[in-house]
Amino acid sequence: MRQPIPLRIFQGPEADERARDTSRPVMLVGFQNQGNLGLGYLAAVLREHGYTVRVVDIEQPPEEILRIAQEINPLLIGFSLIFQFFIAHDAALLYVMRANGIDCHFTMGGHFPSLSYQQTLELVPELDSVVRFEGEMTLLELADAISTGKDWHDIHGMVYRRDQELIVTPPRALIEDLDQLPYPEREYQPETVLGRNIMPILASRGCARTCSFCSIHTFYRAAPGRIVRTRKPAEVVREMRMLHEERGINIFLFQDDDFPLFGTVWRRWAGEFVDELHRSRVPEKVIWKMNCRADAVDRELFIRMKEAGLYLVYMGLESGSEQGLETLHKQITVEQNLRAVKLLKSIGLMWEYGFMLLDPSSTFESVRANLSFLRTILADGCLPVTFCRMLPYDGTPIKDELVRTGRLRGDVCNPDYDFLDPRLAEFYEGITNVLSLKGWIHGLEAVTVQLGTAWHEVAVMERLFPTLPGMQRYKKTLRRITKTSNHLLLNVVEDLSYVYSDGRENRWDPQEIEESRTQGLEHLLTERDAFVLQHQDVLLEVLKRDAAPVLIAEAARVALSA
Ligand code: B12
Ligand code: SF4
Repeated sequence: MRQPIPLRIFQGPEADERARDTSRPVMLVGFQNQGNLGLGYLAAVLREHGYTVRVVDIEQPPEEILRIAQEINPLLIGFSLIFQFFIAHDAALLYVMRANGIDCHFTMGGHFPSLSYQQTLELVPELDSVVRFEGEMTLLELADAISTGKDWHDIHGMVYRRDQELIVTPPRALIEDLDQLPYPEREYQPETVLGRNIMPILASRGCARTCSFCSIHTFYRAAPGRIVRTRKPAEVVREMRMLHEERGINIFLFQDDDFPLFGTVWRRWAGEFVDELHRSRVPEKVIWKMNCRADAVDRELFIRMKEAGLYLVYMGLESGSEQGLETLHKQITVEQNLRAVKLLKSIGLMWEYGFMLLDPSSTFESVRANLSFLRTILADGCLPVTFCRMLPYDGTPIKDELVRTGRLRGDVCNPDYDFLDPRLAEFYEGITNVLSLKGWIHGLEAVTVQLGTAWHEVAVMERLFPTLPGMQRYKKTLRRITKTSNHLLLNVVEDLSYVYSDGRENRWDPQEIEESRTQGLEHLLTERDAFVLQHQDVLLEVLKRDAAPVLIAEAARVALSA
């Protein structure tokens, strides 16, 4: 592998002066469900420089994606790979496209292609190149070069094949000032909760922490430049306000890896953000969710943020055992996790959590510590049980460690590992067989997902609708259903842990569990539908009233463009 001599480093104004031919569109293909901000930013930068951009959802049938490419004859197609397990899907799609005569430049970006570019180019031979790290400036430069017939091979931030060699050009620095980027394109219908529109948004990029199972910090550290960059609070609020006024968005999901809260500088940032929200009067109309670590939860700040519209806090708690937290390099204690949950409950903020029942250091004792932790935090039935098993993604320190110790198994699409105690693999398979995890935890129809949705609706009703009579009773019922479901789920998993560790007899019949599951789900849906139906008129009336400014804005736009 050869590193070419570094050429010039991209500077903003150069992009404005560079020659380009924008007569052919650029096509971008990626996972669009819930809105893809990466593709949105890429499209916005290209459009700002005159290109027509067609963003296509990769979950559409391949023949439809092919049809679009044939119809628009793009200058280049950029594929976004945000989940590494999608690579086989991408490979098949690119094969079909090439086989059907699409001969423009194919490039790909995202975490996995950036960090595992060699594998990406091997697994997807139809690719002409990979764009590494933040792709806005590299993609623009690539489009400019291709459109004017210039050589693109010296563009920074790329990898490509030359004969049998891989050429890795010098990495492109991370974007220093995120506010210089245009707002991301969002040409899709927003998701909704009870008729309220939702949009993803970013206040920052990067993460300063170093959890061993996460590739985000590796991604941002491997590129030159400042790892964490925050936008100006006023700019973030301006974008929220614009989306509220023009698109009727009431719910914002901050997709920041770690929302800026921790330490003096970011705490100040969060304070300014709150002040800015109040100044703009946005909190009267919108609510927002963000992701943070448990050690960032602070009473005073979170109360202020709640008053400024914060309605949901997602925390990656990940483990309830000290050993698990250490293996995952969370740099946090079980006590801190518990404290954060307690604090959020006392403030009355809804929260969600990520949790890994199993990780490479797991023992039956740590599994039981995890179950006991879940019992503690969910004892009041405030939320359903959820958990997964840690997966060793590319670019993570834990994957490197598993390689080093010869325990890595599986492949790119299904990464896996050997437990230290092989009985744990049987245990996990046992849970899957007895419980049918798809019905309980994973997938849209799962109990946990349905319960989570019902609780989310409650949080939205409480914040974006007038007080509904009977809400306390409904919450009590939800809590009872959640408690029953959690109790069963945790008991089964705990009992099975003894079946596999101590050879105890299994007392659970999958059929009976399945019956309890469907009954619980039925009960939940009946209660939920009854409550929503009972208040339908009020909900609809409020939605109609709030939609008015948007309709007026739309009418004005139509009138102006006529
Ligand atoms: C939002 C989000 C989601 C949304 C996706 C919405 C969407 N359509 O994009 C939802 C909630 C659906 C989701 C689900 C999941 N997610 Co998720 N998600 C994220 C999150 C937090 C933010 C993504 C984002 O908006 N980033 C901001 C943009 C600006 O950055 P970006 O996407 O990296 O794009 C930039 C560059 O990568 C590059 N680039 C990207 N694409 C392209 C393409 C081209 C052509 C070019 C030139 C450049 C380029 O340029 C972009 C602009 O600078 C990321 C973490 C992260 N930081 O990326 C995890 C992340 C992508 N998710 C992850 C995972 C594991 C999941 C789940 C599997 C979780 C689960 N257990 O269920 C599911 C999978 C869903 C499924 N299909 O089954 C992992 C993926 C790990 C991996 N290596 O595969 C991540 C990285 C989180 C993590 N800590 O590890 N997720
Ligand atoms: S898991 Fe979250 S806090 Fe940890 S490194 Fe990844 S993004 Fe940062």
